[in-house]
Amino acid sequence: MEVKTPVMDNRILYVRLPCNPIFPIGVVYLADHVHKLFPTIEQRIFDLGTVPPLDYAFALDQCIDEFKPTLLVFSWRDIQIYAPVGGRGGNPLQYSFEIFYAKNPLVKLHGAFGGLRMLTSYYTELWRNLGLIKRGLKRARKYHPDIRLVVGGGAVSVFYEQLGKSLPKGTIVSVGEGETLLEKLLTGTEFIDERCYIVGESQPRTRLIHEQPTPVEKTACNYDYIESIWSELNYYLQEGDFYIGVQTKRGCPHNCCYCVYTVVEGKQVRINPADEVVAEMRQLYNRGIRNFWFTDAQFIPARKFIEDAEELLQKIVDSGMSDIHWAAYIRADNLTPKTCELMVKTGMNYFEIGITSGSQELVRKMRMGYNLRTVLQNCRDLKAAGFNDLVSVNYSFNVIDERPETIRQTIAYHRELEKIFGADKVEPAIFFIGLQPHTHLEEYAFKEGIVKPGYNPMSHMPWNARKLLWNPEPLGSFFGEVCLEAWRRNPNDFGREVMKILEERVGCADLEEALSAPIETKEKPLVSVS
Ligand code: B12
Ligand code: SF4
Repeated sequence: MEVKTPVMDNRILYVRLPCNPIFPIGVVYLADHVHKLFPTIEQRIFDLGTVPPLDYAFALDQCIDEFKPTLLVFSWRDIQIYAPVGGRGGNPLQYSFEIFYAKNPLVKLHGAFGGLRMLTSYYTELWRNLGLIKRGLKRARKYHPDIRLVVGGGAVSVFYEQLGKSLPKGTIVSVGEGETLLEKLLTGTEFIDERCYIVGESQPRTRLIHEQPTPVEKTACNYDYIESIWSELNYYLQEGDFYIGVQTKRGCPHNCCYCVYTVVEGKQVRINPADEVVAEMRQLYNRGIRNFWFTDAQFIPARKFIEDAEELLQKIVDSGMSDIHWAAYIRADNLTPKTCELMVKTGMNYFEIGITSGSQELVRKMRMGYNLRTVLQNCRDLKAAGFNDLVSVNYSFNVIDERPETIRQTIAYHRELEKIFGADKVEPAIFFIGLQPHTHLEEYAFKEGIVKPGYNPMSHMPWNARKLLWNPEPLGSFFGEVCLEAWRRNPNDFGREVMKILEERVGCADLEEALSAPIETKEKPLVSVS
């Protein structure tokens, strides 16, 4: 691919598409990386997450008129809206369940209206973002007719095949991290071997997302520089309760059947040097930041990375940043008493464990590689080390082979976690899995005839959503009904209420039963994709 602009004459505009205000760490890292390689290239970050919706188009035009980019980088973070909590103008999970499972026609109607509103807002957001990309390109072409457009970010990584159909011809669609792609693009090096394709010129390669990312040596982000190219940085710094993203590693070696992180980031775990992570935190700390989110797919992806995590935490202690808090996704099977102590000492005040089920049998069937007994022991160690804050435990019922006895086991497991941390400290987050492309679960869904190859994973039309919001029969209606009752009885404490109702209906197993997974002779295996 020919690049017409000499490398140093490039002017790169990073546009983060509208998003609930989550710190746009992706574009910050990209701009930092480019600056370290090509210090004289002009760059600017423009974050639509800080602009009121009515001003999006005008603000984008104004920024392009002012900056006149030669390379337009759009970053799109999220598209999917299913969440167990109220999101954009309502609770999508609740509306969907009202439509699918309510017996009372009035509740169904409530769901239908809410669902329609959500559907409208989903498609409006989708079309609006695509419109902003096209508008930006058209506007920027006035100044540089040969401008290149690159689109990437979390949402693009998950839906790269579908989004390409709606993007302008010539758009470079990027999957996963974008550092080396930008590097090659700027130097005029052939880049098509990176995880990307060009709309209208090439098709995404089969299994493109499964290709390994090119490793990048990560150094501390230079926030003095970022501040100079991003006038809105202060928006995030001033709000005291923002958890600012800091990445400490990339990649996850696991195979959990429903998860796409392990392919987006790759299975190879790449650790960012602890000194660099601390140096990055220090710069944010000096700007007043006290809350950090380690944005890794998993903060400690496997036992062999415990030492790296401990090294990082020890260096945070040594740095003297003693009044900070941090949060992350934690695989609680990979902790030692020493890790627990360091976690408490460094101010971890929230973490999410995605065990998905409290039944060891199901955890195994979902290929999650967790030992639930070890998780419990490590949670006890964490409590003993003085952890007294909030834990969110993510449960997704009915993924595969759920039965009354496995539900009973999950209740037993959850009650044990409550005994350890205190019932008020353990928040059961009830998710239903949203089927995502390129996962083992998708392969399983093909095999079981639940969806057919070529289905549109981005379609939220009710007949599609019913399949993608994973809750198959025979237990689907049962869970639907339980959730509806929980919203009726206690909408403000949905997760705990679901657990209570499930216990009322099916009871609670012995903990020992939850922790032991008998080896079955006739196991329904998930098909292998890797
Ligand atoms: C950490 C995380 C969170 C944390 C964020 C904490 C924080 N303060 O930052 C929490 C738990 C809060 C969270 C919440 C949600 N998240 Co989240 N999250 C992640 C996770 C694991 C990492 C994101 C991250 O920051 N990575 C580190 C940075 C450096 O990477 P990055 O932003 O992706 O940027 C890199 C690349 O994408 C690329 N890139 C980015 N832009 C561009 C542009 C171009 C042109 C190019 C070439 C490259 C490029 O290069 C960057 C640098 O390498 C991802 C999954 C994953 N493994 O990627 C999901 C993910 C981003 N989340 C997702 C979603 C849906 C959500 C929620 C909306 C869930 C929900 N339904 O409630 C919420 C709400 C978010 C909001 N906007 O309000 C989805 C988004 C895609 C989708 N399905 O729509 C993802 C991809 C997970 C998934 N499998 O679906 N999340
Ligand atoms: S669910 Fe967590 S541990 Fe499993 S593959 Fe995904 S990121 Fe890794």
